[in-house]
Amino acid sequence: MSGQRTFTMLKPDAVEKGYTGAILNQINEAGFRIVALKKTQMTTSDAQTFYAIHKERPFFGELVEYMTRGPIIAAILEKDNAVEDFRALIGATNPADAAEGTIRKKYAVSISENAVHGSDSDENAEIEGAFHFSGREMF
Ligand code: FUP
Repeated sequence: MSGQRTFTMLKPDAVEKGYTGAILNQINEAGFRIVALKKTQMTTSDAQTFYAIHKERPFFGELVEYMTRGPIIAAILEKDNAVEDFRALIGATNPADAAEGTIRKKYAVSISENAVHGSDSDENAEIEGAFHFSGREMF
């Protein structure tokens, strides 16, 4: 039986620093199955669309610039209770508040460059996964 799905991006700072192997390993060891995986780079328009919910926030411009400055690793992950368990695995948005051992605690530098994204609901996981992957790229 297949589990529930979430969507993640290993963000440009994590890719630049060479953390992607270690982060993917931690994700695997936490019991997530990789449904889809790719290295890609978002355009300005992609990032503006992906983060449209934040468009009125003061950090929006900086967020778009950061998310487009280099490649990311995008992935769809499967596990029971995927959205909630993945957010527990990555830790709080601000790495200073993230629990010991979480991905953001280990690899993120700041609230704006926080190494990894995790969907916040089943509905957004579906939308975000479909933003980056076609059905033919999901296994
Ligand atoms: P999260 O769900 O933990 O990824 O956090 P949010 O959806 O609240 O924020 C999305 C992204 O906006 C964060 F990953 C980084 C950026 N952000 C900032 O740059 N500054 C802030 O004060 C809050 C978020």
